[in-house]
Amino acid sequence: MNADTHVLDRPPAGAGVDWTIPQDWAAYTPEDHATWDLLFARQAALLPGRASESWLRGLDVLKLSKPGIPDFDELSERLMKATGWQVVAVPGLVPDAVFFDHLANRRFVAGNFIRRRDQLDYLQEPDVFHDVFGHVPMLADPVFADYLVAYGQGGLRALEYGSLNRLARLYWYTVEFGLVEEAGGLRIYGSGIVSSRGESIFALDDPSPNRIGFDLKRVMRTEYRIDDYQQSYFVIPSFEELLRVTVETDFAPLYAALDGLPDLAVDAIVDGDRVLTHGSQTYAAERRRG
Ligand code: HBI
Ligand code: FE
Repeated sequence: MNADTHVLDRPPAGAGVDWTIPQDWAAYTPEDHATWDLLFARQAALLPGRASESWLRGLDVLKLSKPGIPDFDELSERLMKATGWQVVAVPGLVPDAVFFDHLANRRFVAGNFIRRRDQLDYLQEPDVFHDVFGHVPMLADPVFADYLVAYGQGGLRALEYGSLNRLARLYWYTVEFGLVEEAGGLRIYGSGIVSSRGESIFALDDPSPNRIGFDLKRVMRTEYRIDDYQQSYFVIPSFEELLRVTVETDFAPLYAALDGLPDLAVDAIVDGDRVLTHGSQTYAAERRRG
């Protein structure tokens, strides 16, 4: 999430130097749990046949269908057995260096608060539904779990090179809004899509957005929007391939090469793209007209 205005410059009172806080599971109200159950029921009905096999398996392995907001300790115990990851609570967005350090050490930071009833379909800060329902199932996949570790390590290096915006785009177009080609067809693995009712349909079925084969350099040049559905989605062939390019690429020369190239607009199609859908961009055009 790139809502930089929400990032505080030091841990709030009660948080550790790593910005973690107790989840305080006992403090959730019956209404909080009911909000989770409502969001869960809506998405669980929609996602079979749409979400990646890996995400669906994660939901099952981690027993996320148990009613109510998950207890992070219980969840971490299951996740630890699967891939060595843990879920830790934070009050909201944390600084990039803190975020990357957690990922590099197999700790996924999750907001401990849940959205209000008037925010069911959109909120800016990552809450427990987005973070746990959206992200955590993928962490039960050993290959994806390793990818996120590699990403965290790459993030710490990108901060040194001053190339954070490039690497943030990689996160955005994979972890948050990625699609994958599976035997049955295109599937969703991005957390921003699986945690959104509207985008779970739009990303796969709508003729508006571009769907383009994933290419690391291409993605790192591409702008993104945080205020509405994406205008382009990038499609990976497999999680193995995503992990492989991330681990095998030497990022320093890549960043240097990118510095000489212009950024690409959210709806661009360029030479060399493997175009699965050349989007009509009708949705975005209609939203602009209001
Ligand atoms: N903090 N809690 C939280 N969640 C995020 O996804 C997050 C963050 N801080 C920084 C950050 N993401 C970015 O660095 C990534 O989007 C690249
Ligand atoms: Fe997220």
